[in-house]
Amino acid sequence: VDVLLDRLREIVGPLHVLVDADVRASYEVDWTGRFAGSTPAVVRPGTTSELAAVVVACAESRRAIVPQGGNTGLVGGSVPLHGEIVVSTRRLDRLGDVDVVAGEVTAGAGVTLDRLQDHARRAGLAFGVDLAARQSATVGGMVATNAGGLNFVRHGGMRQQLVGIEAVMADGSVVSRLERPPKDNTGYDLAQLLCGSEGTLGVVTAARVQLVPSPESTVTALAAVPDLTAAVTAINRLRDRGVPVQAAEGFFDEGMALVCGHLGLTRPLAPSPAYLLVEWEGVADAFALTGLDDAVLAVDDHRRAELWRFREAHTESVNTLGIPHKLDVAVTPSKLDELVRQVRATVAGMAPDAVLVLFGHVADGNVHVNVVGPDPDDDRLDDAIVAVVLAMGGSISAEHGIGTAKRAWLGLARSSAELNVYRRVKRALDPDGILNPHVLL
Ligand code: FAD
Ligand code: 2HG
Ligand code: ZN
Repeated sequence: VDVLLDRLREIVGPLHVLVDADVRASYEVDWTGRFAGSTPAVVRPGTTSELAAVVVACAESRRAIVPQGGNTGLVGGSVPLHGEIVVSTRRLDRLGDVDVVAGEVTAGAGVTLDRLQDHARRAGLAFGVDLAARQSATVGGMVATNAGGLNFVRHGGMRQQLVGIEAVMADGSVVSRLERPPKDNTGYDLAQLLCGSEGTLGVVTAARVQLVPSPESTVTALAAVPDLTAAVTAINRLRDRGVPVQAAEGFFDEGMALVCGHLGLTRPLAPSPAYLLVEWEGVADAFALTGLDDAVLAVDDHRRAELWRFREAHTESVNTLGIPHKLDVAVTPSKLDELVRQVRATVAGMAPDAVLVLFGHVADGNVHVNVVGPDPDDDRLDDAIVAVVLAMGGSISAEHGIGTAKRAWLGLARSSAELNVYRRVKRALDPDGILNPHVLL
């Protein structure tokens, strides 16, 4: 490995090959603390051609790599669990000028989501994907995971924003097709192939993304609801009347209590079984359409952010309880309450002392299941919840990806014909298994 490290130092400069244990540490463990490994080195290339040379050097030494952006992924796909070299994209952080006519911009893989959002805002536009990890999550990581997030109901996920991509393939070649006309059916769409591939098919170095109009006025409402069906009904009433709903998030009283306790916040509403945080473009009066009565509304950015804290702080608050089991599942929205009922019953039966925190993107039928209590490596409860979801025709990974955490269940959710195609794609693009070989497949 010393020969390889010398070669990497030649490519990126000695300052950008991190070998000290305490410097490497934060790159070796995931955001939840559940997945930890070790790496001989973290390499931080500053350009696409440096990154390509790093991939070639690792391939020649038969050393696998793990691409890493903000390391906020929640499925154990961004950390070196098998001694891989970590290739950090954070220095690839160039932002191009916004093309206001096309409504597009090119961002380096290492650009954080909040920087991209600010950049779009300064051009009078907005970026269509938002998530609570915005200060750390990177464009490359978000493309690689096809991140969904809080505004999926209005704008879709990363796949829908992606115009073009630049990436380093496993053989060190660089594919680059960033700008393109609105219509272009010239061959396979490599940007879409790499989107959601979790670092297994190529390393994204830049992406060109579409921007969306900035909402003229946004209203955020946090409302008490008896269950998620009531939340879905309220959202549909707004949408049926043409109100552009931008976010529709659901959570329960255990989450509200946990977040208030962790952040020292006062409850904004009297305790209720469930809550709906709904946001739309337009005027506050539209709330009457929902038919809900107990709610707090906010229109200015500061007050809106305060309401969002009750929802967004769920992930960090769960982490304070211990290492969580995390599932990220989805069913058709009319089945959400049935899913919640069955998940609660499963946890009560198998781990009665566990803390269960459910929340998610209700309009998308997407529920985040967090369970703290059972040993982090004991997946029996997770297996049972996955079985519940599959029996309901749902998705076992709605937005976080498969990583290493969900790999065991991929075969339950995809046919052997599909898995064969996945394997053939992987083998064709990365025959020596250099790129994230322990992720996804
Ligand atoms: P990393 O964690 O560094 O990597 C994630 C995966 O992508 C790994 O497999 C890695 O190998 C690969 N990868 C990273 N960069 C590249 C690259 N340049 N080229 C190729 N592969 C690469 N996710 C959602 O979908 N919706 C949410 O609402 C959401 N909210 C979150 C809130 C919190 C508080 C946290 C901690 C996480 C949340 N996430 C959410 C998960 C996470 O933020 C996303 O998966 C995000 O897209 C990861 O970006 P990252 O730069 O941190 O990627
Ligand atoms: C969110 O929606 C994220 O906040 C994180 O996808 C989900 O922590 C989780 O389980
Ligand atoms: Zn989410």
